[in-house]
Amino acid sequence: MRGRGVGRAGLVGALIALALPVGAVAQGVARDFDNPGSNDPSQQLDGGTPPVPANPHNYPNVQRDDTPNDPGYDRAEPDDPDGGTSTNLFEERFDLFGFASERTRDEAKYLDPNGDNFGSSQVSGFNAAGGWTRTTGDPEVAVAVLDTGIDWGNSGVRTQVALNRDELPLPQDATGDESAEYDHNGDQAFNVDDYAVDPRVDDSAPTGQDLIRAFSDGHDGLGGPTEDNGYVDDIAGWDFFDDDNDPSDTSSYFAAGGHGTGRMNEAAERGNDGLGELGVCPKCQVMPVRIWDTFVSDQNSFFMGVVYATDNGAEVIAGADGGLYHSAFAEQASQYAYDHGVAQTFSGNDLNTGNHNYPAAYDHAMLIEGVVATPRGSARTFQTPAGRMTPGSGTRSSACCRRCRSSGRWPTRARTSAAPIQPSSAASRRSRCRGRPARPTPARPPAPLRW
Ligand SMILES: [Ca+2]
Ligand SMILES: [Ca+2]
Ligand SMILES: [Ca+2]
Ligand SMILES: [Ca+2]
Repeated sequence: MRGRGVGRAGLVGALIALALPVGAVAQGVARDFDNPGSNDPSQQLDGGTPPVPANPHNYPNVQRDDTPNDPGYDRAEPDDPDGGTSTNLFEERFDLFGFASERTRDEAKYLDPNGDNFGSSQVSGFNAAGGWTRTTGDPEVAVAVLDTGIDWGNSGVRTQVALNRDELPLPQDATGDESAEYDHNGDQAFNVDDYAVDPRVDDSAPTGQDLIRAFSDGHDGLGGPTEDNGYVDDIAGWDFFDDDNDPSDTSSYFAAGGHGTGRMNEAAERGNDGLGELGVCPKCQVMPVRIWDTFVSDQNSFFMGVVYATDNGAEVIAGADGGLYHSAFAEQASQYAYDHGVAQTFSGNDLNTGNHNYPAAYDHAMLIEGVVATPRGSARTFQTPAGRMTPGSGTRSSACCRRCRSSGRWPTRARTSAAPIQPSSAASRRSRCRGRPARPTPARPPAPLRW
């Protein structure tokens, strides 16, 4: 459904970066997050001996260079020129680091004497910082976030929402003249800002909802004689809970409101823009798909969303969701997405129970669990939403504690919010692969879906 011919700047940048030798910087090219000076993506556990003994924080770690300028990233690291000072361990973004957190570097060590990393500092989360040396994403790669829907007012994802060209007219300039292409402002991405001066849209910083209100016409598509995809005016995602074209988060469950938006922030919040934080794949887009009133959902509804996302251009599906049951349709839909090359990344259950958590239990799901450094023996304690806590005393997910803290909803989010992180990593990989030859067709043809 979505065109694939534009939005290559991120890929081009990545390829330019790949062409440079490790440690080199192209002459005349500003070195920053989008043009990193090193292409080394390896996990940088400690970074070696500090070159300036008087400054124990000055580790020679290439992933300490060229960090994004989003103030919420990495603010606990004392060498981050863009950062402030966090007040506790859980404000660090070490779910994105490829290196050990300053606050656990000297305490959380690998203890297995037979392990490859014995004696090194533990790294929680995963190595997004290393991945960014290769690519920061591509706006033509959409991560479908199947959850409680979207808060359209969230500034971190406003410009990241994938739009459906089949339901949208070409943008107009302020005089009403039609643009020759969807990327009206020429920033190599098709998004809401291409309608910023369009006289039909009543907002200079439009959201996906503004476009839904401006351009919904009651036709499936742009009003031609043939139907499009069976979803009328699906301009910016779909709502399978209320079966309409506005996937706004209107959750009635007190702990679920904002859950879907938080997962979108983690997946693809706009990065290196000097504002807020950034997602794992900060130049990718998100497709908001509301599948239920909360994140414990009807699985047939959830997998209707999987089929929609598969058929409508998503390359990665993220679900931080627990199913009430599983069904033959749900399992077939997961197979359908797999057969069409769509990556599925779903949260497992961190509940210390023996039940199978769907959809994560299906064969083709990438199962995601929370992670945390275990600074065994540490006497240090940290202030948490639940009070003071000694590291290693619990099994909570460090990957999400920052957001749990800000929301005050620790227990629920700690269990579910890890899932968008790895799908975004998958989106980054998809971004790197764009423009390359298609992967071989699966040996087995896609199975027809039986509804
Ligand atoms: Ca644009
Ligand atoms: Ca449609
Ligand atoms: Ca329409
Ligand atoms: Ca940002």
